[in-house]
Amino acid sequence: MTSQHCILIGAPVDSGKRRAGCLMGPDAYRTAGIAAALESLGHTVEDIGNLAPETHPADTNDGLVYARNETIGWTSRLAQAAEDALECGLPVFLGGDHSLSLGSVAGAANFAAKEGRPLFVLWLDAHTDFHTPETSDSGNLHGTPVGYFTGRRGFENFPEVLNPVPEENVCMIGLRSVDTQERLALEDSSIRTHDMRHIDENGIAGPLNRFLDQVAEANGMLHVSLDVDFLDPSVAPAVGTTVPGGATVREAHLVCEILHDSGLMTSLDLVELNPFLDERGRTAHLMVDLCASALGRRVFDRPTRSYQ
Ligand code: 4U7
Ligand code: MN
Ligand code: MN
Ligand code: MN
Repeated sequence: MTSQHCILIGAPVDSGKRRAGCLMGPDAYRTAGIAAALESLGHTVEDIGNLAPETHPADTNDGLVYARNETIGWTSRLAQAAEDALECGLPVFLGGDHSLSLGSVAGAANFAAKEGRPLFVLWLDAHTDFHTPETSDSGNLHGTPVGYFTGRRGFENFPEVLNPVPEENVCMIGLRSVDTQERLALEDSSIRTHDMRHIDENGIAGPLNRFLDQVAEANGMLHVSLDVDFLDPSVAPAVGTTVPGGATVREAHLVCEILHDSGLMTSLDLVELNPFLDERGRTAHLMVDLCASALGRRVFDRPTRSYQ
């Protein structure tokens, strides 16, 4: 097994929606033993602590979205952090709500561009998060990261997206709550969407393996964004936006195990954990276990698909 240098980046972002609590996420992952879990797999782990947003004007009533300026501050800070960390290892963003991915993915895309490689994004989520500030009904920016990093218009005052991720390079799995405006925009896009029905009927490995084949073919980098609500709320209750009918524990582990075997993942977000809503840390522990699977924890070795 190849050992990696894992860089834990605490991103206590809580500005992407009104319900507070995701700011406790990074410390919940630490308490659940994320560093030891990765070290036990033979990786080196560097925890750079919790970041803070860049200085930003105070947020006033914006008319469209909640806490725009704070989220802008986080976006620049996290984009830089992603670029810096990718120079020396595999960044794992400990969220924090999903608005952190405006920055983490934009930064990963800048790094990939410097390397002359395409960036691919695997979006594991109940939601598509494809809104712009103009289409969002809730005004919650955690519903907008995919809109932002694919270069949709309407992100006034946000840092310019220098290297938008091509829609063909984005694959979403786990979908079961898509707003009308997102649906219309997705119909016009080349983003690959797999809803829960698709998984029920075909299993989760097929669409994932097809996507990974494409990443390998293009010598791409791969950013994985894992939203707690990808999982069924019965096994992962610690999230503000629960949607019934999500991935099972085994489906989620299988995704992570296949990701590991592919050797393709170059950065990872663990987002939307709200420890305030957890039951004795079970969601934090499950997310740590999934992260460990993505980095090589397995029951037995088995012959693997070859991607390179
Ligand atoms: B998450 C929602 F209306 N689409 O825009 C919205 F259903 O990061 C939810 O995936 C967004 O958890 C969920 O507010 C964002 C809603
Ligand atoms: Mn602030
Ligand atoms: Mn999300
Ligand atoms: Mn979600």
